[in-house]
Amino acid sequence: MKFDPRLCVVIGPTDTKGRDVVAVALAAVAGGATMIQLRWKDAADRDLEALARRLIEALGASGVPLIVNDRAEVARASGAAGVHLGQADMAPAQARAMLGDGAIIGWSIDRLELATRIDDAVDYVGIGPIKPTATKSDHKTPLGVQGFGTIRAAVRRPAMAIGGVTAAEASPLRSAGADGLAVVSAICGADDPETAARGLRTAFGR
Ligand code: TZP
Ligand code: MG
Repeated sequence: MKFDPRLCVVIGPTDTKGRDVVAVALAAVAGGATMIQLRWKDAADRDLEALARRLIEALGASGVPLIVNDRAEVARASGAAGVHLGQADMAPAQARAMLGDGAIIGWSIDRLELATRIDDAVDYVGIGPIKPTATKSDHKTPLGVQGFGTIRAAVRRPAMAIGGVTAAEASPLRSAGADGLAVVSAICGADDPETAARGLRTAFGR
């Protein structure tokens, strides 16, 4: 499936400062977000599926795809456009078998070695963290923009930079080869998520 990797908002109920996830996601889309990834680590499957369904319904007219973090079963059950997998999750090939050719499958990588082990099933990669971030407690040593660029150069897929990304890193990351940015707090934690999304797109320059 075709997708636009320029600005992915990674979002869940613990990221939005008490605001409705759907409302924050729609504001981000109004500001230029091109993908939404629902990431809700400790949800029961049924709650994750219900929220995924609400987001898909709300995003409908915009054409922005909803990707579910970690759980391909929930992606399938909710009718989401795809799944984003990490190193501790199901293998991308297994998700492809479950979700079919039309699904969008993302894969997180945090070191160069993994860039040489990307399965054909993977449509895009998330590379990070770029900087330290409180949003992911178990993250590895930050790569920095230069470390991102080294890994990105070894990957023949669209690549998004994730982890501690703000508008200040947007232009350097683009120069380092990023096709897009993936952010949680820079949008979900902003007082005005629409303006924050617009600022990231403008700073990224595409
Ligand atoms: N994966 C690597 S870093 C990260 C994820 C999900 C968290 C990114 O959050 P933030 O708030 O944009 O730093
Ligand atoms: Mg995961």
